[in-house]
Amino acid sequence: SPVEPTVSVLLDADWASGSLVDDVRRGLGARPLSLPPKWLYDDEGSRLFDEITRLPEYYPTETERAILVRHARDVVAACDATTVVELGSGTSDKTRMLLDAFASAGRLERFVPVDVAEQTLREAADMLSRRYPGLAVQALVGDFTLHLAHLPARTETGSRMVAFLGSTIGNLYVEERRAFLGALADSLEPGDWLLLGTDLVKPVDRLVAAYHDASGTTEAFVRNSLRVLNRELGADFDLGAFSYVPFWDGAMERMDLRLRSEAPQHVRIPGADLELDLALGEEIRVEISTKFRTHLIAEELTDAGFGVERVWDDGDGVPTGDFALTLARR
Ligand code: AVJ
Repeated sequence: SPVEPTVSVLLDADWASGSLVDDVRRGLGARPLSLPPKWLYDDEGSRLFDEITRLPEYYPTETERAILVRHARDVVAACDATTVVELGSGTSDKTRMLLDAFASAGRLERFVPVDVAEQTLREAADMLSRRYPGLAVQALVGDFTLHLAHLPARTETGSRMVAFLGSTIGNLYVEERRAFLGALADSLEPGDWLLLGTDLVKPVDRLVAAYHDASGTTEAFVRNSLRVLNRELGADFDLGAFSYVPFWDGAMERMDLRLRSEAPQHVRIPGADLELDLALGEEIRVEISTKFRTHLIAEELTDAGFGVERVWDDGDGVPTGDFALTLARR
């Protein structure tokens, strides 16, 4: 019979009383203006992101899924984990490939999905408990850059594998990424594992198309960040006064997703005790999405205290795939 999932809430359910305020003060209180991407994932944002993953232009999700379909058994064979932790788990849709492979090997004891989107997480936890009877699902509503100390300890029966899929690591800035990987290594014990999904550098036209899709779904997703501030902090952003500006930053090898003010405007954000004067043409960066090169991933993981064990990609031996999955050992 299914074991009931547990859900621990580490993040204030009332965003306006929690770290959203600090983040908005930091990001919109100084130039250049920016917003941290985690606040994109309210219910509407989570729904829009789910829609993005099914767009014809947005190749990362299906590419990573194909790598998992092909290599989930190899991942399981290459490690000795019995606990799977998933950071930024969302719907945990692709993760089922991995969980299926662990279950077939008789090594699936505990699954710990971690996400800021509480409702999405609760639904995923229920779905997974029903799908894998006997699996202990221990969900954490939290921010993976803040709450790593809350991951459950390893058990006597096996190590932990942290799955960080979807190239979510690409949404962190270089310094944040270094700090995150270091903190993750510190929170794990020698013999624990990291399975990291990373989108790879590729021709610019495909990258731009993936973030500037014909249906406008990505634009709606990015714009929703301002709607979150209007609702949660009583801000008065005029969504119609912004245009969507996604571009490839070749020097940093990342997509840079911005909203540009098409008029001078004065914005009040009472919940953050902030007033903002936007000049004509001034931009707010809402998200970056860094693209990687496999040798640099290995370097960063090594610097953080991981040892790379295996790399799988969709390039079939040709080192020019679209997406890579790296298994590293702490
Ligand atoms: C959260 C990393 C999966 O950066 O590609 C998709 C978020 N933003 N389209 C990405 C996103 C706009 C996405 N990930």
